[in-house]
Amino acid sequence: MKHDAPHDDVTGGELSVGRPETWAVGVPGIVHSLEHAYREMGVRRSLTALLAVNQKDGFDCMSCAWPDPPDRKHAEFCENGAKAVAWEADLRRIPSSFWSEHSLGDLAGRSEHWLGQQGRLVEPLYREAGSDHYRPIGWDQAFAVIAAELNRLESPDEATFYTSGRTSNEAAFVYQLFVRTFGTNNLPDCSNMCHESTSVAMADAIGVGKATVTYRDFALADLIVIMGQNPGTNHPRMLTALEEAKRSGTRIVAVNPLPEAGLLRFKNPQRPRGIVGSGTALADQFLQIRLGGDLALLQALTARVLAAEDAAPGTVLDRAFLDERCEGLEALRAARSTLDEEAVLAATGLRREEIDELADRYLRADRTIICWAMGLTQHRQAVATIREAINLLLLRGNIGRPGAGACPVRGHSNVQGDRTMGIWESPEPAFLDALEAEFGIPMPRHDGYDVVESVRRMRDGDVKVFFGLGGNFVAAVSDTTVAEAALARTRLSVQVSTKLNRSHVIAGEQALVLPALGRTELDVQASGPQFVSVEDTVSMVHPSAGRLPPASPLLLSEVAIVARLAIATLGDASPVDWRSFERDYDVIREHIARTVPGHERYNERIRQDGGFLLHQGPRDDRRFPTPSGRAVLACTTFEPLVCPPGRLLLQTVRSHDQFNTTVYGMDDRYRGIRNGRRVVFVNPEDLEALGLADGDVVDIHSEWRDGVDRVVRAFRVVAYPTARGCAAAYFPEANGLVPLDSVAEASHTPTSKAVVVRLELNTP
Ligand SMILES: Nc1nc2c(c(=O)[nH]1)N[C@H]1C(S)=C(S)[C@@H](COP(=O)(O)OP(=O)(O)OC[C@H]3O[C@@H](n4cnc5c(=O)[nH]c(N)nc54)[C@H](O)[C@@H]3O)O[C@H]1N2
Ligand SMILES: Nc1nc2c(c(=O)[nH]1)N[C@H]1C(S)=C(S)[C@@H](COP(=O)(O)OP(=O)(O)OC[C@H]3O[C@@H](n4cnc5c(=O)[nH]c(N)nc54)[C@H](O)[C@@H]3O)O[C@H]1N2
Ligand SMILES: [Mo]
Repeated sequence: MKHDAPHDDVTGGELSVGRPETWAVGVPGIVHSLEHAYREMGVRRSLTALLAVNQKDGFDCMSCAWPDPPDRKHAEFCENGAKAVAWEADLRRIPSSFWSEHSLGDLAGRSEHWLGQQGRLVEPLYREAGSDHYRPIGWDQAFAVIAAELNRLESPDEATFYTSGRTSNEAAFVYQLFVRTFGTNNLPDCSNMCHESTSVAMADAIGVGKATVTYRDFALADLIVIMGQNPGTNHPRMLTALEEAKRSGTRIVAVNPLPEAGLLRFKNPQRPRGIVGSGTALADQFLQIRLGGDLALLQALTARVLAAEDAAPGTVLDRAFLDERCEGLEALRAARSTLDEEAVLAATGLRREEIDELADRYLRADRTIICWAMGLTQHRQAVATIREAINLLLLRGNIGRPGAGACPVRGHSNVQGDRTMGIWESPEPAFLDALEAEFGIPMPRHDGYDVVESVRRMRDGDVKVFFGLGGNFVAAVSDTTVAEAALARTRLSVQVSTKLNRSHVIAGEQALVLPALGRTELDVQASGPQFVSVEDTVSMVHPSAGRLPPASPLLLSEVAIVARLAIATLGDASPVDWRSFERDYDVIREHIARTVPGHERYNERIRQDGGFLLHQGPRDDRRFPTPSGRAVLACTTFEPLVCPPGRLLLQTVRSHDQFNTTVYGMDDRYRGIRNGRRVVFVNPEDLEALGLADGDVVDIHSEWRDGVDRVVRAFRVVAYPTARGCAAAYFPEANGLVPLDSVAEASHTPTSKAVVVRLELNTP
């Protein structure tokens, strides 16, 4: 059999495919989470760690950005949160001898799961130019290596500084300050691959790129539409909020090419009946949409709303709100009067009656929330799709009212806070002004590189230093072969991390891996124990403090790493007192309070009753900070995805046993997969039409306008009830199929949910 990549080599067992589950969570969820926890952390440590998750005096769970309910339970974590905690609080340590035993070549041949299973990183590591090994090195030497490389660059723009969304507000603020003081806005982050389309679309539409709801709104809604999201696996605690809403009469509609377990039924492990009963049926309607069909669906809904208003003027639209607070209605009306219904049906794969039913539900609901995640954001027309969702909400005044609003559900636990703190390649001039006033340092004014642009620049040799504050850059980004070659071409790559991953073993000419404290660990500095803070997907800012003893006395916090790097690079001439940041994180929060809007009296408010809610114009006062001061209805145009005969549209998704590129285990329980990840899910009728069968082993080739043959090999075909013409495989194994230049319009997010592919039998 032909292979292309390091393989699942954990179990030695055979991949097996069973029936997908129709419901999520319940007893198996609890048992699975404790199994993972006990195996990796031991029993006592597991309890210390897990009982602190999402508690007011504990740490923020790193597994997603879903908010904590106002009245917290003792166990406020989910199965996948427990896996994330166990993975970090691992008792295993990578011994120094490991680095002489394993060359980089050897490590590059290992799977992501194997790398993560070696235990925690406990000392700084250095790969000298020309060597095929990392070796332990002191912190001061490590910072000296980075400073020397940064300071010999011809321009600060020859370095790029990535952030993964687990970084705290405090570390993020210090990091962006260092990067900008150094002289560049090259601050790509995981958001560029994630909800960037949301941020762009919402900022243009309502002036704020964030959710316009809070936790309490869920129970007040009449209708919740969940588009392109798999909460059963990726935001399991959201199911509790949905179940509560359901009990108070809310209708729930799921729009998804896959019949995801958690969307259909839910067994609440916090409720006795949830453990034994058949659970709560969640979705009242399931629209099995074709990949990329959402813009057409949303336009069809907008058209129906406008037609209903024409039929009964004054009864459907929120006229007062539209007149006083919005603009663009007449243009939208004109655009939607000519909608091509046949094109909508072809693009969505839905029946007309299904769309009518959803339109009818929307018209009957006084208060509607639309939720979405990667199924909307990772498409070429993602920004337009989200604009149309906002159009639909605005037409009936569903923004800035209780029980109604837009709810992008963010992924990484602090990806939203990082952006608030200035991790952004195209910062607002007002924010740069505030930094200049606060620190007396000129800030770079030209835009920096986002993720995709950073890869291009490394590939072309323009960017010579890569610095990653967390994350797994080469595994997360598209076009794996190109991305790996690009990183390997740098003069220096630096990765700050808790555990070993792919981006450490695909190293630059020189490379450093710097071990950091994780969320679960005590962070004690000169002024005493520290806490950090994070912002969740509904703009609640709250503290997070670890409890476990650090994995090694050599670990530094991310704040300390960045502060020391700044001192090493900028020298003593820098007007910023970087040392004071490491000594006492209150000092950082004082600066944040003066430079980041909404964080006034930060140190005081973060200590009150679990944190505070950031004020927001659209949500709180129906004020829209757009250039015109009004919310903007957009005239979107839909361009159908073309999929030639004999081809499928492939999306890349997460399994139940992973966190992004981190692979906890080889099962995807809800989809019936055990012991393997190299699978491709295809509708049985498509399989028949293609002359393939369940169990066949295929190579997946992607087809794009540049004519390059991108291929991943040896995937087992699984007959699965996905929408016709669509297929799914796991991220990151299938990332090599997504062309680097295939990105969303305006947000540049890789189109990870729509790749045209051809399946060919794998021949030995
Ligand atoms: N346990 C766990 N939790 C996580 C993560 C994790 O990896 N593991 N990752 C975190 C991160 S960073 C993020 S961003 C979130 C991701 O959360 P999700 O967005 O739920 O993650 P995906 O697995 O990418 O799932 C995308 C969903 O959208 C559907 N979909 C795909 N394309 C389309 C489309 O064209 N239209 C519609 N309507 N639906 C579509 C897919 O079938 C799937 O159900 O989860 C966060 N939480
Ligand atoms: N094809 C495809 N590609 C995708 C996606 C997709 O759906 N399909 N999703 C995209 C999305 S939504 C996202 S958010 C990105 C994710 O991109 P990233 O954020 O870069 O990837 P992660 O896998 O979340 O990063 C995990 C790594 O973070 C490090 N880490 C964990 N905890 C800590 C910590 O406390 N401190 C530090 N310093 N490091 C830590 C560990 O080394 C771990 O290996 O991937 C994107 N890529
Ligand atoms: Mo994400």
